[in-house]
Amino acid sequence: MNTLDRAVIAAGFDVERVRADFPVLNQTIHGKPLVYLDNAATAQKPRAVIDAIVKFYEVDCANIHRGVHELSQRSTAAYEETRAKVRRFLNARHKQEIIFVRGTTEGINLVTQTWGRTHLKQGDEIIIAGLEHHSNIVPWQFVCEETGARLRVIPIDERGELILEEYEKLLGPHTRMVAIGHVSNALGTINPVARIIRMAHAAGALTLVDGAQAVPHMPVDLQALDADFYAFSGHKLYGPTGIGVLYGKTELLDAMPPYQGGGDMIRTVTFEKTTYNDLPYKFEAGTPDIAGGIGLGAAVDYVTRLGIDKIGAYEHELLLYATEALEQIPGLRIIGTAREKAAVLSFVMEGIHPHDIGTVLDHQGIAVRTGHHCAQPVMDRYHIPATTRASLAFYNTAAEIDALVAGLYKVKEVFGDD
Ligand code: C6P
Repeated sequence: MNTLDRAVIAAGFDVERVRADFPVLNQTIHGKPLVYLDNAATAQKPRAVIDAIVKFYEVDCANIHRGVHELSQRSTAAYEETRAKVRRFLNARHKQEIIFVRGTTEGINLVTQTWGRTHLKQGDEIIIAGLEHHSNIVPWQFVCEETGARLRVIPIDERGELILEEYEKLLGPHTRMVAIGHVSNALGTINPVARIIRMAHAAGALTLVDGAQAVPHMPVDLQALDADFYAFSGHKLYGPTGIGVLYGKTELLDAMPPYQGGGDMIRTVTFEKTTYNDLPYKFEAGTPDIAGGIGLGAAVDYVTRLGIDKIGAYEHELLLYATEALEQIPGLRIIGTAREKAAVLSFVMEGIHPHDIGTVLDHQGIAVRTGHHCAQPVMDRYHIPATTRASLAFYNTAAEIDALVAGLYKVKEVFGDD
């Protein structure tokens, strides 16, 4: 039995049938079949998501929470149904703990600007990790500058795993928040977040998890994890861009001031005083991305139908296949070899700049990302300016990995190192 067969069996679904759900995959680029391996940047959208958005604009379009008329009732119901679906999908305790935001970036900024500005003061400490995406670094730097709090960083080892002994040393009476990526977008490392959260809580600190690269690829149970805040983006979960979720525990969200002022987030307004709406609306000022929210609901349905466990199992098989294949290429070095890894392959090739690799691959119809992946400190850690990154999804196949490998041999040919 070859690896592809093993992968299909592990997943219990037919990849070719799944691929047919994604119209964008069925095209050629520079005369070659598209091989889309940039899923960590954004994932492609199944027909069910596209149809849900089209239906909203063609049949139900109205603003939400504002009208007694039929269209407004329908669009409100569909939008709010997504909140219920996300709650179920991630096993949050209450629907009101699901706050719609633009994406992971806005979710983290919401916490830093509301919880952070209210609670942090001179001498307090925030712990993050050496493999964070910029969106879990820069917002904390803003609030540190404003309040006098200090950022501490858990180092990573050569494999790209967090050094937990160092984390233990950083935790102390000044730690107020541990904000950690669930899965590294640059390396694929799956962090032991449950353990990290337990340790933070034992030290009396709160926790925030950046789940951007986790939610699309593995089961996430918010109650079991016990994270205080958890953020993810819809567009990486096969949903639309412009919509994402910040989860927060009710008691924390209740005690936080609003993020933005405007319509929908108020209960009463006079020129003298404004009172705020209940959760989650207190944090949702203005007309939201209604179509995006409805599309996200369709994406959650789609992923639930396939089964997030099956998705994870299949992607893991693909990762093993791809890792083995890339390791055979002379001069190629994989950056990020954690024992627990999501299906992300970052690599460098001796003497060839990642942008050149990306360009040659693009001419073979293969889409990868090259650069620092919005994780410059990770590149610094490995003393490299950039990597080439192939990030996989459940609709990728072993044949596409073979195409990537052939493309990389083409790169070596073009840049003539043998
Ligand atoms: N990473 C990538 O190519 P937004 O842009 O808000 O949807 O997600 C930000 C973000 C936060 N955390 C992690 C771990 C991420 O991977 C990302 C987005 C993309 O890796 C685009 S930079």
